[in-house]
Amino acid sequence: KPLVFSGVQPTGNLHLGNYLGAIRKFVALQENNDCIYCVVDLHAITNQLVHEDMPNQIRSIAAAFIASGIDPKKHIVFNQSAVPQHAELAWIFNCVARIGWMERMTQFKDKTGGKNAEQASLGLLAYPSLMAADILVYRATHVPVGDDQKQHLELARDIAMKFNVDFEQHIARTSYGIDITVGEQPVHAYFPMVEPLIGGPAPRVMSLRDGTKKMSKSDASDLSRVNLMDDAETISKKIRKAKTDPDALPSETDGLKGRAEAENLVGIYAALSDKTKQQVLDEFGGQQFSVFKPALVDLAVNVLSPITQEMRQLMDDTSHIDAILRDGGERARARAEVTMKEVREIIGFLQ
Ligand code: AQP
Repeated sequence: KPLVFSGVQPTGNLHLGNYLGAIRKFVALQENNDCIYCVVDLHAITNQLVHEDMPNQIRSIAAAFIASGIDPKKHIVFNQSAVPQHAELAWIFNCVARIGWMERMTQFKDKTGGKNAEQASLGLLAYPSLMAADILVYRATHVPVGDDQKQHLELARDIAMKFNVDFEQHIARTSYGIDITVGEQPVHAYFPMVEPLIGGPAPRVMSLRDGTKKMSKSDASDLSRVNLMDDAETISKKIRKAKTDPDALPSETDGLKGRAEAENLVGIYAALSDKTKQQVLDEFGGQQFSVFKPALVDLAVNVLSPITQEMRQLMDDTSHIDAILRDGGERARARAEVTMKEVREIIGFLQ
């Protein structure tokens, strides 16, 4: 079975973008894959070191996974810091990757405002190196993420490739190599090439206040996003107030071009109902937003409220979540250590 890995940072309230771009896909992938889903707490300290209530932030992401339908017995749910092999491989990748690769990342530029980069933490710069380690410490091949993470996954491929090439002779002396193809070329490698899983009708959910900005935890306006923990009334208020244009919805997807806010809301509806944008327009084409928005509110509340309720229950008595994370951490550690033993041997570290 293909091995799927992905992670979510415990850095605040999850929103519809995190749910549609990532968590909903995690749930769907369980059927035919072996899945490892991680609360990436080491990533959470790259931008802001001190967090008010880190333990509950971590638990609430795990609770969102479980409440959305992830099965922690068949798959693995854990928090990153419980598996020190992530940080160990990240260090090795820091020595494989080049500073220029990191400085080119748009997320790094965005988070440092393009200027004050010298004042950013070294961890923020090295973020993609840790992300590559998260995935490759399990030699995972498929990574469901939102569109904003595409560039980081390309970098993960570059890091894997450089490791494979730099240690080619060493890998050949072990029995751990795998045969992969890069482009058309057959290569004897250690790390596989990761495939991003980004598709679907809402790969980048946009702000409800500005169709050119992605929906984000750090947007100052809470009206810009639907949070997973919002109640029905709040969801309704936010969607009704969402920015739109005055025209009716088109009947073909081509008609959404140049209408970022309309395209966003139609994409959200499609993703929440497992339809394509065209199917949504077959139903709502020619209708005004005064008709479409209430339908979107009903759909969003129907999908999200059972998740919200279960998350609340799981957070009332955290012993269940803690047990899931402990068990997942143990299983993840055992798997990650297999890779690290081999990596240490390939590099030539005595162990
Ligand atoms: N707007 C989005 N649309 C689609 N997918 C999204 N993701 C995040 N925002 C959107 C996806 O959610 C997963 C977890 O993301 P993360 O934990 O890395 O959080 P983030 O990207 O830092 O989330 P924010 O809200 O965007 O935080 P800030 O404001 O700090 O930048 C990832 O798969 C991501 O692609």
